[in-house]
Amino acid sequence: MLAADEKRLILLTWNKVLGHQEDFGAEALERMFTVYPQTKTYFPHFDLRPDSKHIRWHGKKVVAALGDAVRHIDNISEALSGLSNLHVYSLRVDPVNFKLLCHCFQVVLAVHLADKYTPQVHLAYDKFLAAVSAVLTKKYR
Ligand code: ZNH
Repeated sequence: MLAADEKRLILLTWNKVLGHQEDFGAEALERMFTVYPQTKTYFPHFDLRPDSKHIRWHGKKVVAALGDAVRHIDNISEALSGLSNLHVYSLRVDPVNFKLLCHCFQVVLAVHLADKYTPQVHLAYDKFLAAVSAVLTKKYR
């Protein structure tokens, strides 16, 4: 569970994501597809060349969903319940892939937030993204 000061760090630093959702999302996806090419198998219908419209559009949606989770940080599971059903019943994404995407998103945050991405902020995002991933995969069980 996220401690109160960790929630505060997430809310504070999310302000630096606002306005860049599409860029940050696309960068995270590009990193994931490059570093972990097995993740591409979920997107056979996408143009996966760097900076494609598909990647930008999807990146924007993923980061918007993370923003919903930030705004409902005390009730992430309710905020993302529709998305949880989608990932479990339709997309059937193997949970291991969530760790990969979360890692890539953290690298993007580190690149852009630079010295603001302190170890404490890193820890807060590690927990926050794990909580989001747990919500999106919990119905697998
Ligand atoms: Zn996912 C989709 C989010 C992870 C795969 N996604 C999606 C969407 C969103 C998301 C928002 C859209 C929906 C609609 O449209 O309605 N994801 C998300 C998040 C996360 C994720 C937040 C984490 C954190 N995914 C993931 C992974 C994978 C995926 C890891 C694999 C690798 N998704 C996916 C797919 C899809 C999605 C395949 C569909 C796409 C299309 O469009 O087709």
